[in-house]
Amino acid sequence: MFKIFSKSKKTQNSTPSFSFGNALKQFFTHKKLDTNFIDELEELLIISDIGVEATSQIIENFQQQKFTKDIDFETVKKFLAKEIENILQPCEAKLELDETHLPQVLIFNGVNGVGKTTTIGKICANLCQQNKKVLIGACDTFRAGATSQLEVWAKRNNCEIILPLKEAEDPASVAYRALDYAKKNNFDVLLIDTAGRLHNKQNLMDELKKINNVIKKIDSSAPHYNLLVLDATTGQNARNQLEIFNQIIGIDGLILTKLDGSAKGGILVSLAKNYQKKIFAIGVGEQIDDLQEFNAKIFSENLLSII
Ligand SMILES: Nc1nc2c(ncn2[C@@H]2O[C@H](COP(=O)(O)OP(=O)(O)O)[C@@H](O)[C@H]2O)c(=O)[nH]1
Ligand SMILES: [Mg+2]
Repeated sequence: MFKIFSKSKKTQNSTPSFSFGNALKQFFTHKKLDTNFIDELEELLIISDIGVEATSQIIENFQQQKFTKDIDFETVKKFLAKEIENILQPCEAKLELDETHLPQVLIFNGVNGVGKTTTIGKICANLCQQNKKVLIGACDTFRAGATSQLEVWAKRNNCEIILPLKEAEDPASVAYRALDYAKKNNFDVLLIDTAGRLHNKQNLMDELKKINNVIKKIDSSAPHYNLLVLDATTGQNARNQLEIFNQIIGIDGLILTKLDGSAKGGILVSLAKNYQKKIFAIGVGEQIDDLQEFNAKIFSENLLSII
């Protein structure tokens, strides 16, 4: 087995700015534990994108704690961090690739603009640093710009890319050529970029299914991962996206991007509670090393900003 993150790589020792600790602090300035307190805490969790289901669970557990009336900020913060960690923990997972079955094929799915292409660039860099032979398949043939953006990442990582032969070439045919080339030339990993035109769901569905089928024809065990990239700033909308893509192709795990901005990282808690999908990595910026392994404990602490 090898992983997308080499051991030496720093993981989450920087603190991304996705916290609702500040809102919690403000909420606390004038609070004593009374009947309003729980209602307001509940509201705060909901607006932080944690979702109704996870919020209900947290509030229920909070009520069972028998906190005293003069409860302090630190106690609540620690309680919430632990609750959130407990929900996220089962989803913490490593993206492990099977060395005995190469090339490993990873398909990156997700709607436009979530960060698929950027994430491929970052993962490619991680793999290349471990001297893995990586091929990129440019199957977002819908936009010319998408292909050139991917070419830039390939050049930067000094790795090969399979491009469409003509504009709007069938993405499945690019995928076929890519896997065929990867097999014949002993590549370790094939990273496949896709388009995500959700406004035409039927087309998207057909396109993604066709890519998967074509790949299976060459290697029945592939794709080894169908990954869904989600933009954390879209909040609860990420849930709809996960449901749709999961229904179309079956999603093996998630990568959440844009957790460096003003994002409400609470959406991960909502996804973990409701879908139990593996969370492999988080994107915390636009640069090549702005991808971190997902760690439930560190994430929860960052969310509450208690480190
Ligand atoms: N701040 C930030 N921006 C990101 C991150 N990931 C991607 N982006 C930016 O989001 C935009 C869309 O990314 P792109 O990879 O083209 O999305 P795609 O359409 O899904 O392939 C680009 O401007 C990226 O630089 C991230 O983790 N943080
Ligand atoms: Mg793209």
